[in-house]
Amino acid sequence: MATNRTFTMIKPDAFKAGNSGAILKMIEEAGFKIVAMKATQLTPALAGKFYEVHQERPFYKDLCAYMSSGPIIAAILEKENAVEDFRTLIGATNPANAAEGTIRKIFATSIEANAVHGSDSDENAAIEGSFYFSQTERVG
Ligand code: IDP
Ligand code: MG
Repeated sequence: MATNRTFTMIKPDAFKAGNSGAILKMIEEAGFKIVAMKATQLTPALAGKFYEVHQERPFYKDLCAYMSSGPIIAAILEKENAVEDFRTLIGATNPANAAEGTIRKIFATSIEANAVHGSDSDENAAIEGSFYFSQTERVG
């Protein structure tokens, strides 16, 4: 995957609240192009695998339960400087600390149910995109 890509999930809280369309609109208006997208639901085991870097953290078990609790939207996004610009667009992990106008400030309900995921590096963007999408399920 090119390094001008990042990976996102619209998490169960935002999907359930009917905020997927509004979030995707913000993402497109910020200049990101959707190069792969699907609605799906993780099993607890798959959520555990996706977040395995956090397995020693106290919130890991709750996070896996929450992330498998309902449908999500997974997407690969393309833009110059995608990883960093997307982290700016979504805001801080804890919505209480997120800047005004960011996706998490607007849509997140807690530090756990924080509306969206965004990759933290080019390397993880590629790993996470491949976790969800095969070569034929994405543009390029
Ligand atoms: P990030 O999503 O902003 O990169 P990470 O530290 O990678 O934040 O954490 C992954 C996810 O785990 C967060 O998006 C959030 O859903 C959840 N999480 C992070 N810290 C906490 C916490 O202190 N309590 C509960 N859940 C948390
Ligand atoms: Mg992270």
